[in-house]
Amino acid sequence: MVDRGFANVDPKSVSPQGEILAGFLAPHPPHLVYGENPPQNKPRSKGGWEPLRWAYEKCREKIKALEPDVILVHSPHWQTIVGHHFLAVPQLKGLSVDPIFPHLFQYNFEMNVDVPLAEACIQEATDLGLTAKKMDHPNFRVDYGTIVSLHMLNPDWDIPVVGISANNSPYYYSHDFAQDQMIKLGEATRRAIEKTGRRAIVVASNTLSHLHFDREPDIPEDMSQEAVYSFDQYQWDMRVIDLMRQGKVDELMEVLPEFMEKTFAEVRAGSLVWMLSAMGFPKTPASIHGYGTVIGTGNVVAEWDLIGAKNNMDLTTQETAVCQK
Ligand code: 2X7
Ligand code: FE2
Repeated sequence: MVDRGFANVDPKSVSPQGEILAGFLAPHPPHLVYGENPPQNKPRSKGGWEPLRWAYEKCREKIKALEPDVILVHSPHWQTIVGHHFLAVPQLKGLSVDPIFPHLFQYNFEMNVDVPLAEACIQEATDLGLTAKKMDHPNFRVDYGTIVSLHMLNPDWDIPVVGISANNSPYYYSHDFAQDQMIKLGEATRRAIEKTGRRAIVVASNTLSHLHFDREPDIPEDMSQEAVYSFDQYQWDMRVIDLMRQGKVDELMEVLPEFMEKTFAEVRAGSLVWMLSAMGFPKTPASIHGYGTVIGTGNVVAEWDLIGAKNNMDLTTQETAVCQK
């Protein structure tokens, strides 16, 4: 049982209405689930990528403490060509296999979807002029990006989810057009959360720098073989992370196009911009729970604790929480 550290405080009394409680940048290399050896994943490992996995453990505690109604995740590996799609089947179950790393990720997923919230997001997105659609096929196979981020943040799978696709526009259109779409999608998501009264967590399933090695060691989890792809890529990651740590969201938005171009950063798929927009481009400094590479790519687990910033408290810190009473 996780020590929630705020036994005397009901988190719902701190945040009773529909709003975004926190946002997480939650990268999805399948290696992280492989390293954990959960019962849902068939391949077995001897561990690996611990600093990133430990970073996720800290997020799990925070999420349990917040008792959110729903977790929304935007994933680059659910690519849609026409519009933005939302998972809208009450219960989804099946086997998800990573097409590039099937020897690492064959995961039996089972999740409850918050369909009314998904429908509200579609309505709000449509009202803002976006093309938005329901994914209501009962046997839809959920992508590994969605699953890895959600599993790492909440391996108990006891919180309903809304999965959001990545419209492929960044790869067809200009940066400005594509990211403008994500800003609108974030805005629509926030409005839907508020109108449906959900206490929500938003999750951007993105790696940072994305140039990577194309040879795998014999033992994938042999960490003596894991390194950042290049010093240049590392410096870019640090520059972007530093802006997050300082809460310099405007500078972050300014630097993203060059970052995407120079490091092929996966944030190009729009998940991070969608999340920042949904959160109202917060000046709250992000907590960096951990940074690590996976086949050379840069990955950071970061948290924007909006509800903590609003109430000037940390729900996992008993002393502060008790003071609030
Ligand atoms: O999807 C990914 C990724 N973004 C980064 C690293 C390794 C594998 O898969
Ligand atoms: Fe990816």
